Amino acid sequence: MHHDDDPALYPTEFVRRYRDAGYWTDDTFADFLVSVTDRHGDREAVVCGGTRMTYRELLAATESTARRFAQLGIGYGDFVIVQLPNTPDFLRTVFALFHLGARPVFSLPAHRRVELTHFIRETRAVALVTTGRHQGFDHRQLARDVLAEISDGPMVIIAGAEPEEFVPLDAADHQEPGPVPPRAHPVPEELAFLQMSGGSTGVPKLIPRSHADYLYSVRESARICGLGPDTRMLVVLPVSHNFTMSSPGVLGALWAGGTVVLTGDPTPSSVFRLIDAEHITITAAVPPLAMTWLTLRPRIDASLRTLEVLQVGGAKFPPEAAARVTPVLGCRLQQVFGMAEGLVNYTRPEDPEDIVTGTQGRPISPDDEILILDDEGRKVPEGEPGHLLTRGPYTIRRYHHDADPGAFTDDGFYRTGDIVRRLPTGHLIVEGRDKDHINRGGEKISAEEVENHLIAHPDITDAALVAVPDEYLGERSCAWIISTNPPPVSEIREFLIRRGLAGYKLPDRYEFDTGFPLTGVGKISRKALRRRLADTLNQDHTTGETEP
Ligand code: OOB
Repeated sequence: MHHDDDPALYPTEFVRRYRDAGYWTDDTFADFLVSVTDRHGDREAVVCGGTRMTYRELLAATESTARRFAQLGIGYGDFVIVQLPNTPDFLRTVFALFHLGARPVFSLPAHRRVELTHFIRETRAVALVTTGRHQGFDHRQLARDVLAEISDGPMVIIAGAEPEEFVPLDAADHQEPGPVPPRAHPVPEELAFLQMSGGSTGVPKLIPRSHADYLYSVRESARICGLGPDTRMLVVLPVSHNFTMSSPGVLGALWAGGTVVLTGDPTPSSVFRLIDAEHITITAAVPPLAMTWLTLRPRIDASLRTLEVLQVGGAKFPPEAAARVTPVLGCRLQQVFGMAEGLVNYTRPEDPEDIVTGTQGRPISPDDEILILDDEGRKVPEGEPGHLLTRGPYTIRRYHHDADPGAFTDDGFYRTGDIVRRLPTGHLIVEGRDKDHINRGGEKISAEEVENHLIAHPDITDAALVAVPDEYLGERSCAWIISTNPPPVSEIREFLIRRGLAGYKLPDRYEFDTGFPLTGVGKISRKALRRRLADTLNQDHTTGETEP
């Protein structure tokens, strides 16, 4: 079935090319869990707290969840927003939606009103599957706030908590279970789900991924990372993020018949104890998390002897920290440079140490086309830094509803916004970003989005959000505020929270001024702003040293 808003995701000649090369197959996510259960049924699929499920049990839970969703009226082609923490509920929800041919729209637990209302409006989602209290925040209250803002909003389904006025994910016991609804047969090249972008302009953009393209990246990732039935993967990062889901992530581990151990607690003591108790072989972190683990390793009594690989990605991992992974944790490091839009690069197990610590890896596919261009769009000399553009068998050609068409060239290359250089071996080194975008330890913040919220405050004339270098997170955000009557910082924070801004997007620091440095044509000079900020920070530093 073709939906109005679901035109072909790739041009016909490329569909043929990727099929002929064997990258794209007839496999779909509707069959995924059935197919791995056929191969690995009695193996342990998922562990979370006291819960342990085999593939067969996960499949049974998925099928009853599919029946529940069908009874609630969810069907083929429907969009359903999934905002769940790292629990088996996430897996059975997503696989149940795939079973029905419905399309998950992935959201992070950190998303708030701004993101959720955007996702709902962009997809006309029929349902939002969320939870109760999680990390001190009540997602039911968030659902209420969202529904208050949207007329004819989605049905809200609550997993793992008291549903209050909403619909429980599990029907009450007394309800007679009917037959499992038939499994959908989607076309492999069609839309399977929407991922969210790391976000460089405004709220996260929605990324249409097909069964064929995503499964190719999952299978190849699992192969490159050497996953198999003995793999025991600890999932610490949010499960719905593209890294955690597919690089090789939860889907890669399940594809290989391994075991996925889910946790929502990234603290080193909890993580190290889980690695020890569950005989974890692989886990993944963003750089700030990996750095805490490195720092606190000596203080925690746990054996990490089963741990073979620590994957680090999402933001630049400084080479100095990268070099400490093997000595401190006793495992290999794998760097992962990826994006929800597609392209994923890995350092390989056979790569020499300087490549593993000093680069962000090379692409998955021989058909990942890489262009490194200067500001005028000419190829830079080999080894020089430039704008990374890419096209390939698992990189999108457009966003959902054609948002931001400028992010793609006429011949279908995606402009990543990253500045990279390439070694003769094909490995890429990420040098920075070309867009106004702050990478706060892997969480991407759009300067423009936060600025727009700040400017909405009646006492704020203008605002600019800039990155401040930070030892721990890589970057933190500083709001530079222009005002003749500056409101107190606490009031600005309250204002942003009331507007529904996610916590990680709240500025870490505020500076007040009466005017901006401008460029020649009168635009705010972010360069000059960063310089001013650096000066201010230096002064703070000096003050700190001279005053007792
Ligand atoms: C991953 O995906 P997104 O969509 O949240 O963010 C993508 C952006 C990249 O364009 C780049 O700016 C940055 O995140 N990034 C890195 C990096 N990995 C991602 N920058 C430097 N070094 C790295 N290793 O973040 C993502 C998706 C799949 C796998 C891994 C990460």
